[in-house]
Amino acid sequence: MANPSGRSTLQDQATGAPPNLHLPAGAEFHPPAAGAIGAEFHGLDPRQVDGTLAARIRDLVWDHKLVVFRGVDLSEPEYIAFARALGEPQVYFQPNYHHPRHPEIFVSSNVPMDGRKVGVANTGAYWHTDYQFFPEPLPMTMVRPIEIPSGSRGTSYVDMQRALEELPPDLREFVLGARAIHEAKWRYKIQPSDVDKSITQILEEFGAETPTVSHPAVITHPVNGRRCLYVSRGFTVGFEGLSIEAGRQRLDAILEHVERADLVHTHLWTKGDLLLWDNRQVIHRAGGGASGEASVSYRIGVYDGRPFYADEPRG
Ligand code: 7UC
Ligand code: FE
Repeated sequence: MANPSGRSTLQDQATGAPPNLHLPAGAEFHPPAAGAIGAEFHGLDPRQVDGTLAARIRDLVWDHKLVVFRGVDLSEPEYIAFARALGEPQVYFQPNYHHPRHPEIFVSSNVPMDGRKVGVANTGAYWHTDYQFFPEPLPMTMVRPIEIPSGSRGTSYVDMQRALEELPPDLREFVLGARAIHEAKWRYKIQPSDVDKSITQILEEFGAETPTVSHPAVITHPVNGRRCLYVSRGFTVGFEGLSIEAGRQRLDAILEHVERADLVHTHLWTKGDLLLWDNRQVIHRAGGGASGEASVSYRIGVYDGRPFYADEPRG
């Protein structure tokens, strides 16, 4: 695998821990099974993560695509501080998703806070990557479940490097030369201020805020050079150079493979989880909890200091 940084990503054979990973006493690192995504830290308190360890954690997210921290307990400011140790926390572009006191925290919630609606319920319940519909998508996402429904809501992932490898050859050849088109407006969630607006007006207004974008259908990771399929059911609407109908058909043929059960990795939430993933290498989908049950999670987007992909801009 090409590795432009020249860093070793080989793991220490004896312990499973990568070299140069110096953890505080009591903390453990568990790599995923061969070929799987999702490394885990147990007993690592994010408040103890200094700049050196934060850089190694970023490396591990790029290597393993998804990293789960178990047994985490953080206040809102401490959670934001951890995001800041890893990179630049994002402020989500729609303020109705913000935590009332901490705009960096994107709230997915069906539970009122201080008697008021906060954030948006049941977000991201379709395959996507965050900010896929922006010219510069969001590199990393962290999520902490806060209220876990008994039906255990979780988050599912597909490894898009593997999805590309396993595409039938004709589809793979197509995506390697294609640019995919993405739009957010079809996923817009109605707000109180939308009352009395027509659907067309809402689509026009939100469409003006989030104009159609395109990205290579296969992106090259800026750190490890891996190639990943970059399309999703949630935001991708077609391909440049194809009619709407032909693009839709081609997309459906591709997504049938991407969403195959054997490619889906589901993380069921448990109290104290903190999930951190690389949006370049996985798509994700929030699982729906049983209706009527409280479900709350706090997300922070993180800019990791690298471009989203290393491919040539459109020439
Ligand atoms: O409510 C949602 O599903 C949020 C979606 C419109 N955006 C998530 C993101 O960052 O792409
Ligand atoms: Fe999301």
